Amino acid sequence: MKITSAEFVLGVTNLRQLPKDSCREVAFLGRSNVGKSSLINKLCNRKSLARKSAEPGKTRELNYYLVNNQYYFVDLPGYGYAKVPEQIRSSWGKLVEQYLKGRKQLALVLQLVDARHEATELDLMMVGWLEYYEVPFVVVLTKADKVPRSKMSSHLSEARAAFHAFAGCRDIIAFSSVTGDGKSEILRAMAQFLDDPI
Ligand SMILES: Nc1nc2c(ncn2[C@@H]2O[C@H](COP(=O)(O)OP(=O)(O)OP(=O)(O)O)[C@@H](O)[C@H]2O)c(=O)[nH]1
Ligand SMILES: [Mg+2]
Repeated sequence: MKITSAEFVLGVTNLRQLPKDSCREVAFLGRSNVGKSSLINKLCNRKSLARKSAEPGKTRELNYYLVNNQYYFVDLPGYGYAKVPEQIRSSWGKLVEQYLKGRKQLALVLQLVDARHEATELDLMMVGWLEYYEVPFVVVLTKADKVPRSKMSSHLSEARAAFHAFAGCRDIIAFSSVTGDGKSEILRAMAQFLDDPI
């Protein structure tokens, strides 16, 4: 899959605002600061397409990007930022869970986890939701440039051990938005799901 165009179309704060067309979508899920917006920008070859939130944890919207005039990339708000008040955290949870539960157009989730660290409890909770709602996902280990090459294979094995129990986990790919490593693998994995009929 080659991305030739990408544009921001909509920030959704309420599920009634979701696009009504039948374009398939890929959603990007992960803790705040893990690299969701950077991944979208790299996949689309754009420096600042995906908005970076001024303050981590402040973005409460599902940001929709139209790709190749055909698909949507959905940048989900990051979770796990400690300073976010409980009330906002629970409204975030409801919005994202309802989206994952009911969105027929959702073809695949990219679940981002920092390559330097083990998956957090919240990461595993998200993957639990994906499993429960039968949404297939690919785990992307982000910021791979920060892991010494000699350690990468053991980090990948740890991730495999953490995620292999989930039937919905289709692949685990190390990625760096600095070097572009992993980009073509991610695009290849996405293409398989985007071209399936709904
Ligand atoms: N070294 C390195 N830094 C990265 C990489 N990806 C993202 N970053 C940095 O990590 C920080 C957060 O990246 P974002 O892409 O804004 O993360 P996000 O997940 O969209 O964050 P929220 O929107 O707040 O949830 C930024 O300073 C990025 O430059 C990477 O692959 N390598
Ligand atoms: Mg972001």
